[in-house]
Amino acid sequence: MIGRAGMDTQIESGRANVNIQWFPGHMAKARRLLSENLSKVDAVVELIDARAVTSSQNPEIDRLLKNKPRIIVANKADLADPAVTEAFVKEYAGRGIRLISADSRTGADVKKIKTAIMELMSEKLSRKKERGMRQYTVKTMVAGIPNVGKSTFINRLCGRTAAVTGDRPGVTRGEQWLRVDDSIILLDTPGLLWPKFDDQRIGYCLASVGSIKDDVIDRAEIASFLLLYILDNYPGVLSDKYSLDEGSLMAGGNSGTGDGVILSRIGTVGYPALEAAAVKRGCLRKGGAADIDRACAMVLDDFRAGKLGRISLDRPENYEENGEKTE
Ligand SMILES: Nc1nc2c(ncn2[C@@H]2O[C@H](COP(=O)(O)OP(=O)(O)O)[C@@H](O)[C@H]2O)c(=O)[nH]1
Ligand SMILES: [Mg+2]
Repeated sequence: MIGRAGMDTQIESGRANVNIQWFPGHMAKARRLLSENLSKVDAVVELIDARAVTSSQNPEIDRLLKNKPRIIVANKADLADPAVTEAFVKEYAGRGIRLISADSRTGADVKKIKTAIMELMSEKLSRKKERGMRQYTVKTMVAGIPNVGKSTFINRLCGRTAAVTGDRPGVTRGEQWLRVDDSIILLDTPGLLWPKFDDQRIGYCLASVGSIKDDVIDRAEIASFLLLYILDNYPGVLSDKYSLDEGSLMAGGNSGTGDGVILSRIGTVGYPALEAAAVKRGCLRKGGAADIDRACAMVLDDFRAGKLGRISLDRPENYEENGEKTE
């Protein structure tokens, strides 16, 4: 989607902005564009996907931002498990990082985010005031990996206000800024960051939420990962939605929750679940065999549209069902 905020960056390829292969050259270019833009702003809003709080963070963001003030917005919170989101908010607060959940589909969280930006800048603003500056406009920008909702978020934050251009102090000719409110302006091109590729589970999470192309990882693997994860963490959902026999599927794999075990269980539990879902939902080839391609599309579409309920793929370390951390 290309919103009124325009193209995300020069390297974003047309409409299908998920449609990017991240070669080292692309990363170098994104890094250069980001650092150019960073020099123009006071603060950064890092957008991540609330369903994948850990996986959807850019691996280099801390190094890239240096000491630039930042808030992290966990967008698409309407699709995420609220208890998990809440646990992440607490965990980040414990580390001194402001994580705010948001639903840019409705824009209900805009006020909260404006307030957070002003709080983030409060020291700098009071220093400016002491030095006699009457009003200082906070300059900020949005950054994030593909498909986390950057364009949608910017449109929500800026509403219908006109673009800030032309001859106002602090705004260089040619730069495109959008007015958020009386005190904040926003660079109109979000910084496009590259996703993590360093870990297989992260890859599955990012593919599940649509931040990396569906054909980078085999779709059947992604769908099997999702079904396994839902069986393990949201019991009852798949018996309800796809009439799966969860007990017998779970009995097919070894138990345990470590990352290695999870990966091996994609084959022993996840894939059989995908085949069963295909059969139960009538995704069949001529002759009656399961049509895995159609089942993949069904599972991925259902998950992405929230039809399987509010599901979070990442959890804070030591997360337990009640949302409390264990020692
Ligand atoms: N459910 C939900 N969908 C969202 C939200 N924010 C964005 N989207 C959808 O996510 C998709 C990607 O959004 P877009 O703004 O283009 O992401 P970008 O690639 O980061 O600029 C679009 O289909 C949006 O409608 C949100 O908070 N909730
Ligand atoms: Mg965009």
